Amino acid sequence: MGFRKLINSKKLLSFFAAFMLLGTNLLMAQTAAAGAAQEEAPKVDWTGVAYYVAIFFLICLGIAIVGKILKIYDLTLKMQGKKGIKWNNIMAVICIIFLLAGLYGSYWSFTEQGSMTLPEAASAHGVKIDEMFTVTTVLTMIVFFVTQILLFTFLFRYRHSDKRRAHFLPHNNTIEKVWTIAPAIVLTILVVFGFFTWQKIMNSENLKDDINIDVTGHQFAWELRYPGKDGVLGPKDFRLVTGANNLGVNFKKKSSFDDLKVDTMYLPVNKSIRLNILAQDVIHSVYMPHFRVQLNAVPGLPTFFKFTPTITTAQMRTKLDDPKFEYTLYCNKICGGSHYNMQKVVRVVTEAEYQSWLSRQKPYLNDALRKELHFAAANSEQSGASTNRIALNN
Ligand SMILES: [Cu+2]
Repeated sequence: MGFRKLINSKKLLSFFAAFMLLGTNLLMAQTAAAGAAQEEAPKVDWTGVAYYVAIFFLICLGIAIVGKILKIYDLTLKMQGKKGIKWNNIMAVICIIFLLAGLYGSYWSFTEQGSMTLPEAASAHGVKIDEMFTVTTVLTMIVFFVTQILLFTFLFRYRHSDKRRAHFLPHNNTIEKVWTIAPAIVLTILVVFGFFTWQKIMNSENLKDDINIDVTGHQFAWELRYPGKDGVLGPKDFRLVTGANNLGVNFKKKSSFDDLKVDTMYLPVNKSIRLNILAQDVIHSVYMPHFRVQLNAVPGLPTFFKFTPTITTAQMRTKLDDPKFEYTLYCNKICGGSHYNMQKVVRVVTEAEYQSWLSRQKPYLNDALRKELHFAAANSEQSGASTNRIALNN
């Protein structure tokens, strides 16, 4: 479309008029709001998505207008028998500007987001995961910087020139081999490295002194159950779930009697912890970033994850110089409206502190549950605990 046609286009004119009108309205609304702000200070939300979309289109429109003006200037030069604008040179310079802006952007991103990284891993396997991430990041960053610098520098250096002829390269087996084999080798190393790390982490061996903890997710909380003195968690059955017995623990089994219901997850340092991960309604995800632990909690599919915490909460507080620091267990799946509520404080403590905390925890089998299950001798179950004195209501 010629420039004359463009400025005579009725559609474009009406669009421009509507745009101006809308812009004026917005400005006037802003002025009015600013006037009111002096009295009541109401907040005008300017920075919605539409605002940025409008800014984007405005910039595009600006670039298009500058382009059109340059094109007309170019045509005028040519009509006068002059050489016209050297577009190749302009594009080459833009490429270099783009490269410099991109490199600065990467540097900015590293310094800005780099400072948000997590503190050192607080679990034995976390150190290996961090090593894997570092190696992968360093390798990919080398490739990123080298390719970007070469790409844009070549675009600048070998831009079109009347004095130089382009070399046509229809096919070259050596180049094909190099760019196929080199990435294949690097990727194989990364995948094999990751595979071995994963194998070490997902060590499913059941150790005798593993501390078994049940972590059950439901909308919107985590329920924690610890084994009592016998070190064994009682079995569960979804058919036994009631208001008081919300995990469905089977109290026909003796091992369930001493199970504990806890609010904060306490972990003894340097001990192997086995988290039994369960979900009751939708998919949740156990996420403990400081221990580099994350595993989905899927309804009907019990999973588990074993790890060894290596730094106590007190030590981490000193390291970070933050007396309020706490390890946290989050849900890492957006599982519903109050998903953000699924947080638990995790405290890593010494063995002695752990034992003293454990002795102060309340049993899962509380008074309400005893009543619901019609325990015949509600007060003496601890001494006898014989199964024939218990009648279940299911
Ligand atoms: Cu959740």
